[in-house]
Amino acid sequence: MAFENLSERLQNTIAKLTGKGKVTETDVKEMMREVRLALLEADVNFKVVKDFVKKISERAVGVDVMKSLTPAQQIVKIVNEELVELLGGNNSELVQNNKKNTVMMVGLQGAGKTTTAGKLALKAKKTMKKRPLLIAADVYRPAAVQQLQTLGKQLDIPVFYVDKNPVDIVKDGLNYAEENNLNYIIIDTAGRLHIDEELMTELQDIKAAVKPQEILLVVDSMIGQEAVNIATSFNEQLDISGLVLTKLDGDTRGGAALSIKSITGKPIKLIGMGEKMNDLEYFHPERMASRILGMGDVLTLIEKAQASIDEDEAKKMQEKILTQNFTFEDFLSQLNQMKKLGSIKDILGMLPGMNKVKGVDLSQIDEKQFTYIEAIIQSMTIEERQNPDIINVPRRNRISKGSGRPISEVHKLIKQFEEMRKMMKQFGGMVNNKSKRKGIGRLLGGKLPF
Ligand SMILES: Nc1nc2c(ncn2[C@@H]2O[C@H](COP(=O)(O)OP(=O)(O)OP(=O)(O)O)[C@@H](O)[C@H]2O)c(=O)[nH]1
Ligand SMILES: [Mg+2]
Repeated sequence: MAFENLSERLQNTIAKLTGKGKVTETDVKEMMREVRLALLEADVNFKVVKDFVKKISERAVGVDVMKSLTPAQQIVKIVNEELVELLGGNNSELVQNNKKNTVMMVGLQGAGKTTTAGKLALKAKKTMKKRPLLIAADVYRPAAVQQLQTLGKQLDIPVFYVDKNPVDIVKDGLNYAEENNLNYIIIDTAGRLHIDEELMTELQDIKAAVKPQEILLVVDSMIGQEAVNIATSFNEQLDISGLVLTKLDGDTRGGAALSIKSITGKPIKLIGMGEKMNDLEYFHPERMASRILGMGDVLTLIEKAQASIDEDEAKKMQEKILTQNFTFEDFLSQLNQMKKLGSIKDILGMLPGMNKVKGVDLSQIDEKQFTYIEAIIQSMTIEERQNPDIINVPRRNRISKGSGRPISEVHKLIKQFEEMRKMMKQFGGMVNNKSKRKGIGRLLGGKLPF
């Protein structure tokens, strides 16, 4: 996970301070020294660190803070506020109110332009309710066009390409969008190893031809300090509208995220959190700050759940539960929905204080549990999945062999499943037969208002 070291160091520093009843100016100085080191180690730009620490120190030793009843908490609050500010302050939304929006992706080779173009197109379709078009304007790298076409096919989103130069491709693409009533146009451009004039001229020409609402610079967050130089150059030449930081799911130290806004003045708008098409999130400075300071990130989790879980599927499932027809097959499909949210570790990591709860060691969580359950269900026949009552001992033995899991695990899964079904039945009975007060309603002595 990104920011791991920084996060740990800052949290330790904070814990040290909040453990004290009284806070002296020396304590604040000591804390600031540690904050400074933590940030430098996270590869945050030197100048940025200096300003950041100065601001916090000035505010922290202010009379109001030191004389307050809870100076330590006040200081934590200040650190949080300044961290939010450093990350960009307010959320920076993508422009999406125009009748037609055009977004240009720019950046160095391998930064994640094409992947992000696909992810953004999916977001446009699913959450912004737009009709996206992807334009393939990278004519240099072999297979670049094909890469975008494959993504388009996978997402069921049209991809435009003609065998011309990039500026003409884009012009034709805009006409195509007009003719086909597509209103969210994303242009994937070519990358280079280094910033060179030829590339910049081409991008400027495309910009002039399109007049895009957004020019998003895609930056690989793993490259650290260098990200700041790249962002500065692209911004000077193209006047970008914002940044996308990719690969924040890796173990990047996070310096780029913390330096870019102060140096370029341009906000981070989106972050790439993985290789899958769902792994693109809006950047929320406040949430990122609380993630770094260990205050968790419940909001992101909720948003992610809403985006990944298919609404129709959820409705169907609800119906099944209510009509008491829930089978192992439904269970399997629910597991798959869960998996779309990410690994269990990632999900738990977003919950506040999870890393501080005694006895919970996130590194010990066995992601394989999902796979085991899946293997067991997949070793059942269709009939068994739909009608679990028929799974007798010989069948259980066969399933155990087929899935390579011990028989005890098969027993356990079936037992848990039966219990789950029992609960669902009660719940279903309660909702379906309001007048009879069955199920949970009856269990509770009919006290529910149904
Ligand atoms: N883990 C992770 N990998 C990513 C992310 N974004 C992109 N990648 C991977 O980074 C690699 C490069 O991505 P591309 O989208 O092809 O990069 P590009 O900027 O289009 O590269 P060029 O077209 O060569 O300039 C691919 O393997 C992607 O799967 C991310 O957020 N997380
Ligand atoms: Mg590309």
